[in-house]
Amino acid sequence: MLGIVYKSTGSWYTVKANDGEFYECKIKGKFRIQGIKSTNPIAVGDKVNFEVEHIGDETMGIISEISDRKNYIVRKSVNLSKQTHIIASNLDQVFLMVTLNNPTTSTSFIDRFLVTSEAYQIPAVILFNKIDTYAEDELGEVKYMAAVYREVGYTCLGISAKTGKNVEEVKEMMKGKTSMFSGHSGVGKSTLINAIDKDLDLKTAAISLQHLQGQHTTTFAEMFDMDFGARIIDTPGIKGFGIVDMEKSEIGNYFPEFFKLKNQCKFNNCLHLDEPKCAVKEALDNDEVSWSRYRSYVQMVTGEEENYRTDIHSKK
Ligand SMILES: Nc1nc2c(ncn2[C@@H]2O[C@H](COP(=O)(O)OP(=O)(O)OP(=O)(O)O)[C@@H](O)[C@H]2O)c(=O)[nH]1
Ligand SMILES: [Mg+2]
Ligand SMILES: [Zn+2]
Repeated sequence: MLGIVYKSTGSWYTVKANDGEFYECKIKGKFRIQGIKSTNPIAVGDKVNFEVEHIGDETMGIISEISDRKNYIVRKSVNLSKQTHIIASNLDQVFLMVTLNNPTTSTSFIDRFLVTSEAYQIPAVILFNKIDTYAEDELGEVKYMAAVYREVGYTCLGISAKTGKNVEEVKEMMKGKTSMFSGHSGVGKSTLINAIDKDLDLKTAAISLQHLQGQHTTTFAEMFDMDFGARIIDTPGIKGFGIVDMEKSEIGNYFPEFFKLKNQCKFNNCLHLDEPKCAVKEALDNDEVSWSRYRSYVQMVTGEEENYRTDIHSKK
């Protein structure tokens, strides 16, 4: 039978078959996908082939095959830095949820996320959540950030999963698509999904007041069908976002505003660092490119990978 993986706990996979039924499945033997060293061979969104087995009263599916992925979002595994973890696959778009200070989302985290989505050509939308909680100066900061990313070409929206502000607009963007929700723990991913679909009652939890960080309430990625013709994937909060398998020379291609300028640089292999007559640095001097974007870029190219987790919390 053919189906799509809706949930994966690492050892069990919930698969929705083409007949609409859900099956609990396991993987047949050792399963390796060519070319990807990942801790999870199968992820939410994967299209799989499976056989149904009956053992006593129990029905169980055995996954024997996985179709080629249209795309996927990976992050580096927290412990084994060489390995990657596939968060979800076959996506039409990703929503990155951002909060200013409850918890803090740094621009370098946002930029790493966007580079990954650009690399896999998955459109990204930035949702600035919890706008009901911000004071005037904080709202100003959110608007400034949104303006920076809009200028680059990303759709940005201020929302409140709590009051429902602009949630209809999010639904509108989701119609007919499979969307993944991502962001730090505690930014409100599950709360937003509950607001979008009143029948769902996903677990949510207040962020710790002491650390202003989420509690990692959602522990596995899971996909849900919406009655307005959309699929939504809730994911566990991610701390850092190590970029995977990228050449230095490639990273600039995933900053759309740098990529546009690239052929005006003197050297066609310009890394936009110390090279003379670099169009990106000229644009930076003229305030046509954002400093925070450029700083993130330099961090990625010079390989300040090890610090990407700590810098999230050192700001502010
Ligand atoms: N004031 C306010 N609080 C919100 C909003 N959205 C979410 N929250 C609160 O933020 C806390 C965290 O929300 P969750 O939905 O659990 O966050 P999450 O992103 O799913 O977190 P993880 O599952 O840990 O990754 C909860 O107490 C929510 O009630 C919002 O728009 N405004
Ligand atoms: Mg959650
Ligand atoms: Zn350059």
